[in-house]
Amino acid sequence: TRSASSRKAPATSKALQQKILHHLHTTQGTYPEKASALAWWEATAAAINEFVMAGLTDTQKTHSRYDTRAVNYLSMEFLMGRLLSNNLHNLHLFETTDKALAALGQNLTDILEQEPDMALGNGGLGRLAACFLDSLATLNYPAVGYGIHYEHGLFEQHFRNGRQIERPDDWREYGNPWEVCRPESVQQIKLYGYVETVYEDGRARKVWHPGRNIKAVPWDIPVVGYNGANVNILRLWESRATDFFDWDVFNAGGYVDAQIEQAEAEAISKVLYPNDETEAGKELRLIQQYFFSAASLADIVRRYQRAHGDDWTQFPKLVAIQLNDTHPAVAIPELMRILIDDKDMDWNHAWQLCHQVFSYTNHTLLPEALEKWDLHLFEKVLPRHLELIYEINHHFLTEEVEQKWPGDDGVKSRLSIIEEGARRMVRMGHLSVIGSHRVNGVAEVHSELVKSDLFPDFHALWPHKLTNVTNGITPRRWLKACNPRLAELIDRHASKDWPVRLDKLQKLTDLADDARFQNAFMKIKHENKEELADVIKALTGIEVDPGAIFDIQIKRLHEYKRQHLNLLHILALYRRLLENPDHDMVPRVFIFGAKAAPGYRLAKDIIFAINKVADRINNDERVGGKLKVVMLPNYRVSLAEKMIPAADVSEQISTAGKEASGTGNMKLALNGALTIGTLDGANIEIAEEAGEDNVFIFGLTVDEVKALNSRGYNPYDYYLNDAELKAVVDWLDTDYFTPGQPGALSSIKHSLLDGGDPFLVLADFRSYAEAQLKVDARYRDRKAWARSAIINTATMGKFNSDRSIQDYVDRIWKLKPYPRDNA
Ligand code: 26R
Repeated sequence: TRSASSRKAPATSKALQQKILHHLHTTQGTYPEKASALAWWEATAAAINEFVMAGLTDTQKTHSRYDTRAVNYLSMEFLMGRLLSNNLHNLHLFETTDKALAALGQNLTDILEQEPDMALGNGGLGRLAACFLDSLATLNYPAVGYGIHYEHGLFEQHFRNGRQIERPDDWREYGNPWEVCRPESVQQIKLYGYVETVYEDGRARKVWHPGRNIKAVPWDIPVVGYNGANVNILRLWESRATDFFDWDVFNAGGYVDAQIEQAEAEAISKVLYPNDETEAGKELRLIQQYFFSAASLADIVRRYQRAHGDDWTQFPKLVAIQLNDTHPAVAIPELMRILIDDKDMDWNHAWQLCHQVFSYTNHTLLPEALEKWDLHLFEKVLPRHLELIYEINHHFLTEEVEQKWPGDDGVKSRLSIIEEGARRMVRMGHLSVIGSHRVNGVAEVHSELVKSDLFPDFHALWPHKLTNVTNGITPRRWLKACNPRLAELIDRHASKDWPVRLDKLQKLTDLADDARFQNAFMKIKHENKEELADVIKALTGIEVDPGAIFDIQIKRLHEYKRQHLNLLHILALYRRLLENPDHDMVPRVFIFGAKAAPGYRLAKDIIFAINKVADRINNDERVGGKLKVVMLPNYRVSLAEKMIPAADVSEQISTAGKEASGTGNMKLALNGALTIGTLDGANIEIAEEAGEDNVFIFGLTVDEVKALNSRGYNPYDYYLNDAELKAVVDWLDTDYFTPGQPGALSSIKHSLLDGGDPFLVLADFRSYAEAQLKVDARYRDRKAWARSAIINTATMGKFNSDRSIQDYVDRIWKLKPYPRDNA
């Protein structure tokens, strides 16, 4: 294998200049004196795309020459962010392009800002999928990402009078230079209709007569591996009306009818559901799930048959399909339908193939995020699939469950794919577990809870099926590209191949006590904070001091993530400062980034509360600049890339047992932030790696949460026994932060008291406030802080997504790497 340092830029800056100019002229139809920044970005992307496309075709040729086993990663979300900077880094063309553009009188940093984020996801699950694609390409594993080509990604967030306003995201308004349409691979997707039983040669056959036919058009986005490794594809399906029957309706004079049909078809890939952790429960969402799962499976089967025709023996040897949560679970009955109805295979053979190819990742334990579909809705949209699910269920219950627990109806009803009750429901998690050969959680503690709490009966039935693969993040985007100063320092002091061998950061632990290295490390942190201070000023008008502690909480807004715990502590600090203007604390800037699901009232109220508290504190002379609060609008991947390198403190404060893993926690620690967090998700593993001395752990553990809940939790026990806590909670009920509007923030107080405080905010408050005092004390000792920060960076090697992917490969996918020929 080739070492990172031996890789050279594949072009000189002179050659690149020529290419950029060429594209400015011939693809943009403009010239340097006139070209807009957007045109320069398009021309630069087009120039770089020449290298990307060369890598793509070589990779495709290699895969077909060796008939490679590949993983097909099915995900409703891919949060890719911007691609130009990443592609430049992965191709080792960043410096060259910087020089080429400088020679043309342009600034690369400004040009990179022109690119809209590909925000085709909500949060953790979607960004994880994007990191995994980067690692799969880097490690030369054959892989295809399959998803939806949403016209509108996650909404743009604005604040009006402190309240979240949503605006549609239009990432493709002016086209997208990276994507390639593949009309030769269009698929027809069927929906609705009814199933007929036909008797042939004494055999009953099922024939689905669909009521609708929709076209799935694939768009390919190249995924460039680091070091000029493979270029894989992310294939995103766009829905269109099928030409043929529209045309007849149109010609028959049904102009409006034809257009309605078109609008209905196009609606499928129109918008990403902006819901995180809450059930969308919409017919359209079920159709989205089936649409992209069916199109992807048809594509997988077509690729397979191109090489193997009707010989199915190789199918499980060449095909692995990963379900990113249950959203694509309908792919399981869809594969059964293809094999049985279209390919005439018998049940047992089809089930054997099916079961060998699928595996499923669980990303959440929250009951409201576990997908269930109303049986009648399912039957209306996918009548044949419901029959197949019944049959899968019947085989499972009468063969496997009956054998293990003869005559036990209780266990049968718990394990049945169909939930009985007033409304019968199809449980997608059950379907996914039954149809997969491996099921994994995303951090050690989460995977244990999947076994013990979510799927205990399945675990008893199949003790080897449930497993763990701890999440990871790509160090290319989340250190090399976003934090160039720190990357360069590491190049000089550890080894240059850290972007692919992240455990080599360990070498930095030797320097953790070295005063010169500490100074260099902290100087970079300070420079990054100055840059973020400029961003804050530009976006909000708020001035912050880069000498203060930058304390950052970035993630979707949700009660279980407890941004309101952070807020209550901010109020406590504010109160201490008002009571005693000389109150001794290191100046701190609390910085938030968070979108709330548009229908999630309390989450939006928390955003409003943060903004109102920020207004009041930031304009209060009495705090003497010791406290600032900033909520940056429109948190997204490209904003995260600016915030993470500037963080001193990383807030990871979910109720223990609720955050499956977290991945922002890894990004922040890798960039030298100290975590203040609960023993939840991957925080536990971060603390193990960095050592308990270098993180600030507080709060109830998973077991203590369970014990408290079963004793019966009463938030008043904490509220009435902690004067400071009571004072800050009551403060929310006044009009102090919303002059003239008393009660504007009281929904938060209400949820914490009468609402029963389901996420134990009050129970953890005091322990959190004490941990924050330790943060303050550590920061006063500059050397001790620098040491902890360096150790955090040095010990995050485990959280490289390359390691996660290697775990999947070894334990689930069993792939072999195929470096492309001609590389
Ligand atoms: C059902 C539907 C409305 C829905 C529910 C939940 C849609 C999307 C989600 C998002 C969830 C599954 C998610 O993003 N989970 C996050 O996955 C990350 C990657 O594994 C974890 O790090 C993070 O802890 C978890 O919340």
